[in-house]
Amino acid sequence: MKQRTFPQGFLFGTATASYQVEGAVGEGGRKASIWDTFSHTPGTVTNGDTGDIAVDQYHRYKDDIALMKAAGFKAYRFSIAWPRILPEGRGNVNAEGIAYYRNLIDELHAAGIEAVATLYHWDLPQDLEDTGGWLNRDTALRFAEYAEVCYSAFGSSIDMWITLNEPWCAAVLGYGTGLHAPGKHDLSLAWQAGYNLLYAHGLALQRYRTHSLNAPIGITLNIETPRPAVSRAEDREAVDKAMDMKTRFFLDPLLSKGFPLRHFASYPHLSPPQINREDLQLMAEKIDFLGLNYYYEHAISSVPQKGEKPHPEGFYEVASHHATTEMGWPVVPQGLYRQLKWVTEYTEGSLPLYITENGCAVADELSTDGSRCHDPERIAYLRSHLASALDAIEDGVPLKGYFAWSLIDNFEWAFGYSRRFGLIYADYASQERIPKDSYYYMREVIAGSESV
Ligand code: IFM
Repeated sequence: MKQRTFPQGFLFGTATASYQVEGAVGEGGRKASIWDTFSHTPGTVTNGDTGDIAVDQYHRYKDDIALMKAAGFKAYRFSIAWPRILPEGRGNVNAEGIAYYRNLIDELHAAGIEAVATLYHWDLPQDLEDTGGWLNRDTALRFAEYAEVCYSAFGSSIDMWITLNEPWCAAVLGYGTGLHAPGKHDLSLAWQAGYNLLYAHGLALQRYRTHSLNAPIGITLNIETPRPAVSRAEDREAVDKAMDMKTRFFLDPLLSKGFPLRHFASYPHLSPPQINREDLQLMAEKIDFLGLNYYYEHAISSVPQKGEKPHPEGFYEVASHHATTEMGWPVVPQGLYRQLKWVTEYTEGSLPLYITENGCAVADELSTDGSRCHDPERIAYLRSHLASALDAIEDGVPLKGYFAWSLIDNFEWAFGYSRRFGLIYADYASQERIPKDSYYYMREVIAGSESV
């Protein structure tokens, strides 16, 4: 078999997010985030799980960094918990919170690992939710204030900045369907929340440019580039709708293309956001790269096939021949290639791209002696997606790095601990870390000794 390896300098990393791994929610001066409130509300998260302890990375970050180093990872994408830095969301800066991330960053650098910091991965300080959260434009100003504190505190020690992670989820799952914190169920509000998130991104970017920092800054989106289930006009139209609502709504403003609003008219229960011209200018502040989180590609139809529920935006994600993961997400490695090509064309090749998340939840089990975790399905998933990424690079896509989701099993939001995405198995009772076979696979891919 032909050995295929990644170009020199391609950045291999892993990713996590603060609420999913840190635990220590009441320590170090941190106050509650919307996820603390939400997960402690009965009926919101599988098995009543919370992020109170998670995988205790707050106390065990050195162990985790040692494991990253041993696998050869060159970057760690973590998120900074806003409620550790500004526990009330504004005003008082918490020195202990700053110290925690400084230590984490120093430890990464000592291990030869780049620090890739996401400013917002969904843990909004509860105090800000109490004044309207992302439905309140003022939250965007508070985000800019928080970003500014981070730029000053961590400065050039951060190697890459990411303003937001997956604003679609924060807006639509958080305010529209209520599946995520803060658990609001009003689809007419969701796109205003999305708009305010992009406004926050623009403000944070504008402030960044005044700090003379050299590290690149970008945003991570979970855009979707689905395909029509059947080759007919109605399904192509459904795909177009999905692309507008899940992809172009979040991407177009960054590219000075405004908001695609034409589908809102056919869905009176979805309200378009209130648009202000000056905000549009801000949202279009130049980013240095675009982060993409890719997990699946859906086949989309205008009609249900097997009683599927309509997506809130009025189209159906229907079954296809692809196998699915424990999340029920279809495994479509070719979809990653298609998405990378689409984005490259759409952005006219102007933006370096990073896959800031990719991975899968499978039913992992430990060997009987507890020392190994064989996860061949995850290895097959990673291998096929890496091959797709490499195909894209060979076909001209400016893809510069790949972050596996996730370093270690963690709190998978509304699914709690019932879904495992890690390259490292977490024994939640003892907090023991057991590298899975996929961890060793990635180690060899990074070393260039294993083919994708
Ligand atoms: O765990 C999440 C992550 O926080 C955001 N992207 C998708 C992952 C898997 O669901």
